[in-house]
Amino acid sequence: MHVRVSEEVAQALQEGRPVVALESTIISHGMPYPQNVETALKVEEIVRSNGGVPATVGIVDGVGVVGLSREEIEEMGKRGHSIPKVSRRDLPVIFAEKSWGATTVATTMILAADAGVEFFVTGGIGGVHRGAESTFDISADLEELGRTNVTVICAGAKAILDLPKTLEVLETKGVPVLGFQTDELPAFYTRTSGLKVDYCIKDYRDAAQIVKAKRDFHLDGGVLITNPIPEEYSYDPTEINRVIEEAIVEMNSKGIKGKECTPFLLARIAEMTGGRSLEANIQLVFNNAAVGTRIACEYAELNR
Ligand code: PSU
Ligand code: MN
Repeated sequence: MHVRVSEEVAQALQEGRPVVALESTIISHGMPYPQNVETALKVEEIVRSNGGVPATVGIVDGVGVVGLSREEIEEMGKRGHSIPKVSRRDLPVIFAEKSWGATTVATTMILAADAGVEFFVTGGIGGVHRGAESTFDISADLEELGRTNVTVICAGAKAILDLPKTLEVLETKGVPVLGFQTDELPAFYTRTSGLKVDYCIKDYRDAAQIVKAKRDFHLDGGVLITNPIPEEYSYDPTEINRVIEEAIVEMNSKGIKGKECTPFLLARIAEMTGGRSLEANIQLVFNNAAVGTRIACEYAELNR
């Protein structure tokens, strides 16, 4: 594959130091400018201050990049929606046309794995959309988690998705769904969902050992570590679910479908909550970055 790995990331990988991948769809399509760029740069800082090397992933002129420069991150944020959101099926076109692309969870995993990066921190993953029984809208993120060897640390999945069905698909694909110090699946803006994860992780070391066991046994595919949003930024489930329901009704009435669904809902929910959901989104990514990096550090220790 045509992956360009930044010098800093390449060196860290060679020395067996912990590298943490970060995605670019969250920058171009998940948050407005300038908060998107500020958040992306701050997340890189948090990875560093926890002992890791950040590798923001994206596609620049048809080249998959693992370790975008500051200027490239700024451009991803400024150009926003005019940069295509790229999932696995879009990769060949973007490569051939030599265009820029914002990588989703699925494509960030693909490019990270190609470079040898094993951990990836984000906000929320895609999943089975509500109404999937008629639309068949199931994120390619789930397929990727089933096949690509990257551990993804997130705050669960948004209640814009059908969470019970999302867990069922993850089970089918053989993806361990772990809760960081919780036995309940967090639902992004909320710490709870009423659904159980497969296993409650005690600490960073515990998480690293589970990932190592999966790799040692050559069980291909991802591991999903779900980390609840910090209490002080979390929403009351009834309150946020009312907003989400309203946004979904609006999306359906506007005929929005396919890859536009997730970006539309994220933006609409942020508007409807007067920016409070955006602040929650930013804070949970920061929290995931700290926890994910600590796990990556423990994993690097175990492999020394
Ligand atoms: N969920 C979020 N924020 C996001 C996304 C999902 O809370 O920014 C982005 C991620 O890049 C994810 C993608 O991989 O949306 C999923 O899109 P789709 O549902 O079209 O597969
Ligand atoms: Mn979809």
